[in-house]
Amino acid sequence: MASALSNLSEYNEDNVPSAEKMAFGIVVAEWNRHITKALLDGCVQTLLRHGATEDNLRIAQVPGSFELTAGATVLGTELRLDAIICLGCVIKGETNHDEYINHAVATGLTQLGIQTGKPHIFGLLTVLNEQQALDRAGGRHGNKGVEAAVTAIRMVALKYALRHDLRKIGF
Ligand code: DLZ
Repeated sequence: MASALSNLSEYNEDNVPSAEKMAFGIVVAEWNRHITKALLDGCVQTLLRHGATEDNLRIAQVPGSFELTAGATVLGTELRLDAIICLGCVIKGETNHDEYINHAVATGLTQLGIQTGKPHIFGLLTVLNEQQALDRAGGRHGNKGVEAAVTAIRMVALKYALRHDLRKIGF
């Protein structure tokens, strides 16, 4: 069960920095579209609520979650984007496909984050069944698209703050 502390969907809005000057790329997978659409809506609404403008959002659809890393790589060539948010939903089936996809996305996004120095946010639901996905896409466990957006804003704000501090001490 997600605790109140770990469920960012119930975050305190006052503690989230302004996203007014930030630009975000969002890559969203089409597989399990009814779920990923809810994640995308939650993500976009949260970014806008915190000051981002539609002009500063770039959204790309990819066929499945396995393609999230490739989509993030393409969007990453747009240098003005401060962070890339990846949204998808992999539901366990009869085979181990979910493990391969989930691991590939986690590894791929980690590598992209390290290579580019740009936050790449893991907004992938890795669930055992559809109900678990619904619970996390606007249901009883919040909306992980909202959480991905808040995480992205906070990570970009961290980068801005560090840049600011470095200038202050003369680097
Ligand atoms: C093939 C596949 C399967 C079985 N399940 C899912 C899923 O639950 N969620 C998802 O986002 N994508 C799934 N895919 C598609 C793969 O992510 C990928 O698009 C294909 O394997 C082609 O590379």
